[in-house]
Order: sequence, then C-alpha cells, then structure tokens
Amino acid sequence: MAAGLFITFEGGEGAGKSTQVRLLAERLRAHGTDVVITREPGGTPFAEQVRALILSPSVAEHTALSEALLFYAARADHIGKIIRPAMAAGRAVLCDRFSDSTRVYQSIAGGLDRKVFDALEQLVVADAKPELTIILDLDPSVGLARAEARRIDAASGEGNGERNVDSDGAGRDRYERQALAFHEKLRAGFLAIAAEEPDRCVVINANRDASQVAAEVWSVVDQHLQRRAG
Ligand code: Z5A
Repeated sequence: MAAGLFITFEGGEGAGKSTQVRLLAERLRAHGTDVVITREPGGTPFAEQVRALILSPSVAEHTALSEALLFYAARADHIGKIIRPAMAAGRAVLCDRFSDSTRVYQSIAGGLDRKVFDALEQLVVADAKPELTIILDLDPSVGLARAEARRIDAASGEGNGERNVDSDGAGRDRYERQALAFHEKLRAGFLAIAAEEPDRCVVINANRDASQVAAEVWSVVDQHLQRRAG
C-alpha cells in the first residue's frame, strides 16, 4: 500500500500493546502526524460484533478454520473501511494486533494449516500489510499477572471496564483462560515470526517500565521513518 504508515503491535496478553499504541500515537501527533488508532479483532461496527462473538467464553464449540474465517471476515471489513482509506489519505494507522495474531493463535497454537492461513492472508490482506510490526515480548506469567491486576482494578471500579464485554464472570476472555503452556507457545510463535521476517518485525523487551518501552518503540519508529524517507 502506498501513502500512509501502517504499524502493528503484537505480543501476548498484558504485554502492553494498547498502552504502547496510545503512547506512540501521542508522540506521532506531537510531531504533526495524523494518526488512526485501531485494533483487531475490531475497528468497525461489524468487526466489533464479530469480536464480541469470538471472545465470548460462551461461544459454541467450533473448528480452527471457522474461527480463522471469522477473524478474516472482521479483518476484511476493517481493511476495507478503515485501514485502506486511512492509508490512502496519508494517515498513520496504529493497529493493536493484526494477522500475526491469527498466525500465532489460530495456526501455530490452534492447529490451523499454514497453507490455509497463507491463502486467507493472500485473499483478504493482499498488499494491505503492515510495513513495521512491533512485537512486545514478555514472560506470559508476567503478562497474565498484569491482566489479572487490571481485572481487579476494574472490579473495584478503578479501571474503565472496557474489556468486560468480552469476558466471563471472572473477567477473563476465552484466550486468557487457557493454560500457561498455551501462552508459552504464543510467545514462541511471535518470536518465530520475528526471526522469519526481520525486515518487518522488531522485538522489544516489554518487561520494563512502560516509559522505557515507549522510548525504544519511538527509537524503532524514528529509524524506520528515516530509512523510509532516505
Ligand atoms: N486474537 C486471535 O486469536 N486471533 C487474531 O487474529 C486476533 C486476536 C487479531 C484479543 O483480545 C484476543 O483475540 C487476544 C488474541 C485473540 N487474546 N486475548 N486475550 P484483546 O485485544 O482484548 O487482548 P490482548 O491483546 O491480550 O490485550 P491486553 O490483555 O489488553 O494486553 P495489552 O494490550 O498487551 O496490554 P495493556 O492493555 O496495554 O496493558 C495491560 C495492563 O498492564 C494494564 O493494566 C496496563 O496499565 C499494564 N501495563 C502496560 N504496560 C505495562 C508495563 N510496561 N509495566 C507494567 N504494567 C504495564
């Protein structure tokens, strides 16, 4: 895709993706960049409806292929209505999760055939690929503890409760309820993608203060923009 900038953030639960998307947006805006913050699954009314279905702990049993098709149905709407128009208008799109999450959750950890993933990716995403992907790497036990702390805050009324629509009575969505081994597999999956695509992906240690992580994110984005300009 030409024109704008498309950056995705990936990583396990509680790695700090939403936090870093917000901090990077603030920094880019301070430099005069027109930024769109979005997320997956989600980003459009239809995709948010799909999100509510997929993340619901009460969703009926279904196959890995059915799940992947739902993610790509949401993604097709998101790309068509938000990402492509924003890019065409020269805006910077910061997306909290994208296709790498499908590859890791549904394919590497979920068993979806890699060829099916590649075919869906080609059909739906085509050239709407991120030019830079920041993978926030964190020991899953730390990430899950952060997510748990946020749930306790939300339950006590200190959080914004934004994620409750996706979650069960305990506040955990379907993926957060999986065993630690599943989350270890996700971490390894993201690192494998980074090793396979070093030109697009940068791994950042997320086990630090959010401001330190944000400084490194900015440095990576700044270098990327300079390379792109020159
Ligand atoms: N999924 C999939 O299976 N296939 C797909 O194709 C896609 C998604 C696109 C989306 O849920 C779920 O969908 C996801 C994968 C699956 N699995 N789950 N669950 P989501 O987007 O709602 O959940 P998430 O991506 O895991 O987000 P998260 O739990 O909100 O984590 P985060 O965005 O990485 O972290 P955060 O919200 O910025 O921070 C979490 C808490 O930690 C919060 O209280 C922060 O204040 C705190 N925090 C943030 N940074 C720090 C640092 N550096 N130190 C200490 N504390 C911090």
